[in-house]
Amino acid sequence: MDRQSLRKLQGIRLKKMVDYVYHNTPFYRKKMQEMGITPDDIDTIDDIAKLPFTTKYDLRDNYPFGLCAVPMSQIVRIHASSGTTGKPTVVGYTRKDLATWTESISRAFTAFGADRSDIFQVSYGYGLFTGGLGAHDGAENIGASVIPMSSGNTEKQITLMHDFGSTVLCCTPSYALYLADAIKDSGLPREEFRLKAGAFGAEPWTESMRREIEEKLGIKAFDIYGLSEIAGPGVGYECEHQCGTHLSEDHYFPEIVDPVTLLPVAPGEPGELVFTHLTKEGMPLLRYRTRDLTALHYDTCACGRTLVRMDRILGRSDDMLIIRGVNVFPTQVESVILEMPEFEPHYLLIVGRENNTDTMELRVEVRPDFYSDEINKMVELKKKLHARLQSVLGLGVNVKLVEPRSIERSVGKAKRVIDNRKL
Ligand code: DLL
Repeated sequence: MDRQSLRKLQGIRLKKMVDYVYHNTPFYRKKMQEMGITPDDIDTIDDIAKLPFTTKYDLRDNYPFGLCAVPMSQIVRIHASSGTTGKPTVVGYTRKDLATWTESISRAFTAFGADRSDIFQVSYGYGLFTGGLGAHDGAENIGASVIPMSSGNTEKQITLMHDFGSTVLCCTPSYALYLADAIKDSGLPREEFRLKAGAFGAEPWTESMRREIEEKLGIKAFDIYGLSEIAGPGVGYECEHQCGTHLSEDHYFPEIVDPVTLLPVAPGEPGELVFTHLTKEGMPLLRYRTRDLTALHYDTCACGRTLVRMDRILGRSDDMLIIRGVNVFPTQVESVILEMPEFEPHYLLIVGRENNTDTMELRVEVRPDFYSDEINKMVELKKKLHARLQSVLGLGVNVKLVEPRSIERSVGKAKRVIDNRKL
């Protein structure tokens, strides 16, 4: 579709969407009333600038289902991602939403050259995370055979990849590198594997990681982008030219704004990516601030797709970390420390990468009345904190208990995170 027709379609869908949320999501009606706007103020896609922004805090404040525009009887799937503190960010999908999302992922897999003759090994986690079930539905929809592996259990991953002849691997890029090394160590000859392509995303990665994955696995590695609040994987994907990530902007309308002034930036300029749902029923969001920093390019791609192309994610405008594909906010760690009387609110998170796997160490000060020379007591305390972090973050953290007053105090903004990964 040429850009003019696409913008017209986006305008028609936006008008319908604004009318829909005004009448079905009290949160948006209130926001629009406060701003003095009604659905009648929206005619073309340019009118999007009149609409309010939505943030992760709005989702938290309306936890769990306050932003749903339909009764629960119409919600057929619930996913969730990390919130900024203890509670997750929740998303509800209707049957139609699942179909739209599945279509978006199918577009991605088709762009990667996959079809019904392929065998997909889905090694993203299945569960509240959108990676596993999303990739699963997208692959099944194009008629491919799906191996629903989920993440972990590397030895079995390799055995089945070898024995079943998987041709497309779906996982995080860091796990792909880890798998590549494990395949080498397994002693199984590479020519006995049939893998030809990979759908890698859920975390930032670089061109040099792409080259390493392609070389080690002998495949073509594609980027797939998405976020739970908007749909999951498949919001964007690369084509065979790999000159940016095409966004499915007929369903998810993208804007780039300055993260401080919130004003739109010129096309091609970097800023924060913002999405508006154009077709969602269950939990449509207006101008959702993703916090991902990138730029958009509107010239037509050599592949012929007219969908806008997004640069790689350059970073975030908040402090969210992605550790082994799991989103972690330092504030989540802080809330665990604050709820346990044994610890001072002084901590440091040190993130690194060993053998292509992210590592996270937490150094936290023990309060003087709990600090002890007895090793057993300290080991018990460490285990308790480790277990609590595991349950809140869904991630193992290497906990190091340190003496009171041993973490450097800062005079200004405390530095809580040291990220030594070179991304
Ligand atoms: O990570 C959805 C997904 C699953 C995408 C599988 C691709 C593959 P969330 O857990 O909500 O959803 O995390 C969304 O992850 O805002 C980005 O910061 C980051 N992210 C996702 N894909 C990419 C990518 C899934 N290809 C957050 N490159 C997003 C860089 C990515 N960052």
